[in-house]
Amino acid sequence: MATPQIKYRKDYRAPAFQVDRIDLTFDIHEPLVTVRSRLVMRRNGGSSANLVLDGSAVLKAVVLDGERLAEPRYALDLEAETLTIDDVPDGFILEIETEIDAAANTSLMGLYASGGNLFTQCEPEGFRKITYYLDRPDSMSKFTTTLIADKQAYPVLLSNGNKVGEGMLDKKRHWVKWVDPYKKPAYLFALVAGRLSALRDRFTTAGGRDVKLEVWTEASDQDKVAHAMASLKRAMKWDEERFGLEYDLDTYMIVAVGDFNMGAMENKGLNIFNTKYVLARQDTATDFDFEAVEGVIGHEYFHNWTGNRVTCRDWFQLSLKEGLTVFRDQEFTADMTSRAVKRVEDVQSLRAMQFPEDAGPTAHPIRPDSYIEMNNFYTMTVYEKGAEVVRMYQTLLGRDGFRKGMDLYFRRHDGQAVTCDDFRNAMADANGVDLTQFGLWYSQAGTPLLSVSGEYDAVAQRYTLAVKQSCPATPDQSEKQPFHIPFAVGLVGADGDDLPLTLDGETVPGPTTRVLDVTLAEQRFVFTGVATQPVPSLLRDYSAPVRLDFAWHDEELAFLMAGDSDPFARWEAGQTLARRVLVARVADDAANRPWQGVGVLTDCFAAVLADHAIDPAFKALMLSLPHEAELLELLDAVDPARLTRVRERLLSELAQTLRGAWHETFDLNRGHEYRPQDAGRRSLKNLALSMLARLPDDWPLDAAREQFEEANNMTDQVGALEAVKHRDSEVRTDCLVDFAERWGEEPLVMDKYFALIATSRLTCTLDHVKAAMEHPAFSIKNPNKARALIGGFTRNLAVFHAEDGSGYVFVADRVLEIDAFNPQVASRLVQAFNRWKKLEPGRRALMRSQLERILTAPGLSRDVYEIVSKNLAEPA
Ligand code: B3K
Ligand code: ZN
Repeated sequence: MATPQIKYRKDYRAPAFQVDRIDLTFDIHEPLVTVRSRLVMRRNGGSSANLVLDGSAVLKAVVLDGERLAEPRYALDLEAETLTIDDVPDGFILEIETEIDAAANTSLMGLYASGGNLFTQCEPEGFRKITYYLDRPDSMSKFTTTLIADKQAYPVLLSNGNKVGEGMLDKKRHWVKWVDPYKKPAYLFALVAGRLSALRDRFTTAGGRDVKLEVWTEASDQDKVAHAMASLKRAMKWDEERFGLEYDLDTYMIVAVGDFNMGAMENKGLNIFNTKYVLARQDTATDFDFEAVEGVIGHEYFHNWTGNRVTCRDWFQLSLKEGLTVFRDQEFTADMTSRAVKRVEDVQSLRAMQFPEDAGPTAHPIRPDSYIEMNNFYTMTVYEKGAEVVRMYQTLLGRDGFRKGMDLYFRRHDGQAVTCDDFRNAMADANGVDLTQFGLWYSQAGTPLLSVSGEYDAVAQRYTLAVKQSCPATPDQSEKQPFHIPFAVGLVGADGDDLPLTLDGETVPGPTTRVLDVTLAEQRFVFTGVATQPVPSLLRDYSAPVRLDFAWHDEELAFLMAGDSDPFARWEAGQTLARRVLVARVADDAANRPWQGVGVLTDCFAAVLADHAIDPAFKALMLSLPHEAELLELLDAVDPARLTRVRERLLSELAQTLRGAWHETFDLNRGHEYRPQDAGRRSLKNLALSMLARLPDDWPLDAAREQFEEANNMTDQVGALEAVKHRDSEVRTDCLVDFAERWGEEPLVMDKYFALIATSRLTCTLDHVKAAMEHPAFSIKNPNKARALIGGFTRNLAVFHAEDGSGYVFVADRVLEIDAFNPQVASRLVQAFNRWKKLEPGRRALMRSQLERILTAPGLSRDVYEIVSKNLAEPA
């Protein structure tokens, strides 16, 4: 492989040509699809450049202003995937014909087949696999699409915009024509052709537009789409109420497909979704799935304004639309469910998945400076840290100020392709504030650390917080400048109530939570009129994506956990206590010392278990320990087996010591009637069951079997299986066999089956995973299946990191196998090796040798090459 080209943000140049309109015709005649494209083009002012189009499809014809061209009048560069035509006039019409074998397209980018139907995925650079075009987000045009196909085989023909005509071409073949009135970049183009059924509904916008809503799936899945439709209507209403944003076409279509590289895609008027985020029925989907469907439906819908109406100038700006849209979907879910629960869940996944990325070989700012393969930058950093950065504007400016900034952003940029700086400027200008330093969040990678200390002066009645910020070096960035960090704090009095907060120099107290502007490397904040020694409650609502270090006494943490008015800080107090015990015990174990005790944590858990005022969903979060992946980041030279052992042992101690309370919690939260709104109770009950299953007794296993057999919903079925999956027992085997038999025909449920097998801590799990690959419901070609089984295995810390390296060899083999047909899926998978430097020397060497083996494999994709070469660029 020639060393792949790196693309740099600094090299951005505006396009030399403009496409005023594009008329596409897709002639579907199996096994091929002929694509005819007619482009009305003109040169942008002053440019004398040659015309260079992006493309890699089989080229059949090039016609310039009616004249058919032959090489060398045009030049194809297969390596660079470009078509160059010299000497084009200032205005011209270019017609291009290409041919596509959709069934042979295993990458699931461009036009591909799934279950006999045709779908497209164009973001970021899939359109060039369909035809030759200016495939870049700042090249926006009006699209007209005509689809022609056999009516029997492809009764449904969909594309973006409004349907303007349809008819029969001959006895068998029909055509449908779509016009999208909004100009858009090619990445938002979509088509769907095939045999599908729709659930239909309507929504009237605040402005009075009557919108047809359609959710398309295989006919057999139509009994699982009601929740998706209801979610869509809620999302449309929410965006009107919260942001004043209305839908702008007469039809909104969602199409579900079983083979999809990611979650879903916001194509204008025609969203294409992974079935995982559309289909949900009580008996096939868990409460978590229901919430995820609503969240992703919302996310894609919200993109219509943040992404489609205002799009990105170039792909380095991806977080402009993704960070913002994730923030919007987080707020939507918070309003639909529980704000406190949603906030904690988002922080959990940020810590477990984004912090490792920000500390590893692929670390990048939310607005990256370079990439080899853009698909590698749809990351936790761009999305989730990007959403935290957007949230910080709201924290700094308030909800109203944030809304003013959004309004100005749309007023200025509707219909444009813009940058992250444009967004930041809109926020600053609408509020008359200076957000220059805030811009560092876009350019500096790494998770900042806030080291804080507090000092109480009883005589002066002053409380001082001394704040230091720092940020670790990341690849290509050794020195960091101080960030502008919104630091939300409160001071809690001995009675548990928040104290009124008066900053030195103020005359009247402000609110009991103050957002401090941390802008310097070291800073002090003084509160006056503090009558008694308070306990500080810091980083409330997780006001910035940072780590925090503060030397609370354990008793102070117990105090905050018992009643901090800020739910995030309350939850976090318990997490901090747990992290302390776990990190100390890992060190004890490594040093062959007796492990330190559990301390106040047991009493804290007992108090939470006994507190019936706490929302059950939130209670379950308060009673969960930090994820292994989060803990790994706090340690060095880690033996993963030791980490798992220590964490498991703590859970077992908490199960044993509090067995009565867990039992009571389990019993109290059982209910036979299924009501969606009891999701929190189910989550708490299933946590209790999995704690009880840690006891050496048999009865919890029987209880799990009973729950499994009698469940009238998937949450309880999976809850029972989660509880027994680590126990080498008859219950485990029986239930898993039953489950696979019962759900063999439901692909999404079988994904759960494969994930359950892959995430068991049983020592024979690798053999089980290998056997599962032979299961008739498994296919490595299907991304959901590969992610469930192989991806699930990589997150199974103790088993993936088996001391003999067998887990590494297995995963490296699968990376190479998958890379040959789907580089995007392979590239995600190989990132399981990203934290090799965190491990003890033995595993480090074993991982590194697998990375070296992958890098030298013939025919490696750019996608995998980029990840592996970044890993190996780090010194051993
Ligand atoms: N914008 C798409 C993601 C496309 C990913 C391409 N590898 C879905 C989303 O974020 O809404
Ligand atoms: Zn998105």
